[in-house]
Amino acid sequence: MKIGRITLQQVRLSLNEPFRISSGAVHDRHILLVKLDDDLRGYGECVAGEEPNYSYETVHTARLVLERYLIPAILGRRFDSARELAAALDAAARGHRMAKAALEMAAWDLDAKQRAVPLGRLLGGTRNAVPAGVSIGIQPGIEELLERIERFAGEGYRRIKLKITHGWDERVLDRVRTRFPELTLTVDANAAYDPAEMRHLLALDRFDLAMIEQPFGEDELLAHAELQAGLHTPICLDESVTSPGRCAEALHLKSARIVNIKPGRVGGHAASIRIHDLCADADVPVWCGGMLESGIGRAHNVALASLPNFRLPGDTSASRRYWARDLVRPAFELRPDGTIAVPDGQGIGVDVDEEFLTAIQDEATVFTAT
Ligand code: OSB
Ligand code: MG
Repeated sequence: MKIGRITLQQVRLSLNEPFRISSGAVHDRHILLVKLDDDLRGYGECVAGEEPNYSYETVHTARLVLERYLIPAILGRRFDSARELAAALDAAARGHRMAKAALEMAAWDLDAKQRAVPLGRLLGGTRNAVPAGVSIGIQPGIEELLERIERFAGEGYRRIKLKITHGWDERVLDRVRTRFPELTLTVDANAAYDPAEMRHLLALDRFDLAMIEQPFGEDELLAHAELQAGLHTPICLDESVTSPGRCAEALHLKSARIVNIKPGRVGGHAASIRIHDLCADADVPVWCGGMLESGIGRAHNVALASLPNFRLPGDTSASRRYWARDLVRPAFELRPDGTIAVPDGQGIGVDVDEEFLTAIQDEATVFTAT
């Protein structure tokens, strides 16, 4: 592929309802999209949020790093594969993996389209459908939460994940478990707790959760290992797994029994595949998380989730769970068996609604090779 032209387009898309995690809430997503043009067009989406409450990266830092360091490193150059482009991005800047992933994933889409294969196949996927779960944000009250659990379980989602934090954990789980004793339930703290609260977390064992996601801070691999040693419930790491190297450390320390892979968090598909393989070798199942992506990021996530060690339902929910109208056609739908089909068209396998993008764009910048 020859990178002749790169477009950064920032669009605004309103969620059907605000999404609250332990560290903050979002209603309007400011989504930074990347388009890579050669003879065909590859699409990527930056998962960084408006605020640095999940990661140090935001849509603003990603834009700066893309414009100043990453785009100049690849514009006008020729690459034999998306993997080769990924290596060039790694050489251009340390960290800033959400910024890198947006470009890297667009390159995988372009690579797959130029080879005329579905992205899932190029990544090493072996399935044509992936099991779907749903992640429910912190609600104003318990009744609102119970109503949403009921609705999503009724739609067929294979597991329900609840966001938890101080004051929205044991009391809420008591009510949920009383009402839904059989539900496959998980919780995600988004690093809300301090390692000093170990006993508080050990008490969550009684709720028969399928996992507890990221109770402690990103850097707390040892604290997670200590908690996991005393907990029957598996710990799943999300924020902590920033790279294959960090994942290997977490596996070695036994900080978790499950890993959440988000390609947008770890620098893209090449790093995701390495993490997937490390976990497979350690017999640790993985699942594909989400960052409230539009259909573009969702298409990438679903393609990645078709790899064999993605053994648990992902946060790859249907388009209508997030938006009134998605950026791609067809929109992603939950099938009656609780799965989402992996698109079988070339590349990401869905059409991007460029007219709609223009209608909701805040800004667009085009970079051309000189
Ligand atoms: O921790 O998985 C997370 C959303 C924003 C930031 C972090 C997370 C989430 C989710 C939603 O849980 C997943 C999704 O439906 O995209
Ligand atoms: Mg998470």
